[in-house]
Amino acid sequence: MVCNNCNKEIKDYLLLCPHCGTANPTDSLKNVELLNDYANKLQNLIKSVGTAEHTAIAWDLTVDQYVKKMEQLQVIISQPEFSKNTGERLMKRIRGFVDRCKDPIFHIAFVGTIKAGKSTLINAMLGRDLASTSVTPETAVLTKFRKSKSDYVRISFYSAVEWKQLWASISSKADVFMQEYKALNADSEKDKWIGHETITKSISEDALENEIERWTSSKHLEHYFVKEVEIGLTDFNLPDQIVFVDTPGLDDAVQYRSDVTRAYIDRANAVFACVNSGQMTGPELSTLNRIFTNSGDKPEKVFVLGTQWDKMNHPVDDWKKQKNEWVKYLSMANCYGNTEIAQKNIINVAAYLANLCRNYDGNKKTMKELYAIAMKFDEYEDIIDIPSDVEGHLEELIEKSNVSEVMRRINLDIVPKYKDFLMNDIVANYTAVLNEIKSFFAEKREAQFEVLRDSTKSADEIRISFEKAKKELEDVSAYREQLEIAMSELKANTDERVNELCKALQEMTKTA
Ligand SMILES: Nc1nc2c(ncn2[C@@H]2O[C@H](COP(=O)(O)OP(=O)(O)OP(=O)(O)O)[C@@H](O)[C@H]2O)c(=O)[nH]1
Ligand SMILES: [Mg+2]
Repeated sequence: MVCNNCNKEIKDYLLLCPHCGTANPTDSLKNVELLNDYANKLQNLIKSVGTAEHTAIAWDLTVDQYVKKMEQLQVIISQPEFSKNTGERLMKRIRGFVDRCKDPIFHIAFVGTIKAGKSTLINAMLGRDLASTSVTPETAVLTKFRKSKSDYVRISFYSAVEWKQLWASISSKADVFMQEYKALNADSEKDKWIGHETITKSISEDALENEIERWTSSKHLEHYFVKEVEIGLTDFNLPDQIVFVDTPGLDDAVQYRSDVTRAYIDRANAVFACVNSGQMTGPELSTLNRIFTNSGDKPEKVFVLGTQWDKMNHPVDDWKKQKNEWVKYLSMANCYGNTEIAQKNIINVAAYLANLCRNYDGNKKTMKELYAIAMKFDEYEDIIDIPSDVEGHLEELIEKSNVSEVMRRINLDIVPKYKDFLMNDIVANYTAVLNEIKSFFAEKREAQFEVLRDSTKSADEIRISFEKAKKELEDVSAYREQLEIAMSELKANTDERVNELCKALQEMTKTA
């Protein structure tokens, strides 16, 4: 069939042209007024889609087209018919996709269970103690480190809407969260920070550590209201578009903090999963599975770090055994898929050792600590006799910590390919969101068809019962007709009989 207005080919069963929105009623259609009403709505929608606001993406034309398509789909999904329930979730996914394309940043995320040593490792790689660390759950906010012309800290806060959603999801069930929230008297500052505009502060080198701690540490009440902290550093030695992301630990007693990381993991472009070198537990394996699933056909972007390596009793031998086990699990098809990459990407690291050496100031306690670690390695047995001997071996111990191997892998395996990886991830994200939208509309259409089917079904039922009633009426009429015939026959017979009797009586009286 061809549309009356635009002459484009349309499916026979369509009453509204999907190209121009004109109504093409069939002869059988009775309610043309209602159809025209829908036609008007559709034409307005087509116009709005055509003039949808477009976030121009200058860095890549293909990505610009992806964003355009998503923003057009957003107009459709924001219609009242769709915006409720699932529609709202899809809108969020689309906004996430557009943001990702606007600011094409390559995220190298450090994730893992609480206290795995994520922040300590980031500090070792930065060569400064900036990310706050502690023996208790510490990192509470996504914290990004990136290259900049001057040092700064940028703090973005939850909007009122985001906070409302967050609060609804945590306040009723999170006992520990509520205890901490009350203990810090956080509610007293809620109104000050929720919806606060992003703060960007230039900061001197000395003040940086405290400033970061103020906004990211679970010890400070402000962290509840902070969505993200970004730190610009002049001495961050990676390309401008690469950021390190420190994350709250998984399996925190305060579920809300772990949820921040869970919601974020899929956004990461490369992941360094930090697992205590002494053991890999079930929950860690399942987190790794999710990370690998998300890495698609590029498992080489996932690194599994055996952290706190210096804590093992016999670091060299114990790690060898432990690594063999990990390689066995992670060579499976759903992880690295082969032993070679697994061997390469599973790396032991002792970041604390590197930081201890970097900050060495002749303090006796530090000396003893370093001595204890050095004594775990055979090669130092005959060289380091007393704690003060460590002083001559600080550079070697830094090298021993293996932090430089992690850095080397970033420089060799990520930096040269990060633009390709980034593009790959954007395409994968686009396809995933598009598929979600397709199944959303398929579900909606199916639901509409079901309504139609139901209404047809009841019309059929009405028709059947009408036919039945009609037949019953016909049967009753036929019966009545028969009855009438019988009655009239009876009446005729009776009349005849009465006549006969009368005649007989008359005859009798005559003869009497
Ligand atoms: N001996 C040793 N201790 C370490 C190492 N890495 C971290 N630690 C210690 O482990 C504790 C936790 O370290 P963090 O870096 O705060 O751990 P995290 O994973 O960032 O913790 P959350 O942010 O709370 O999830 C601290 O006391 C660190 O000093 C390491 O390589 N060796
Ligand atoms: Mg941390």
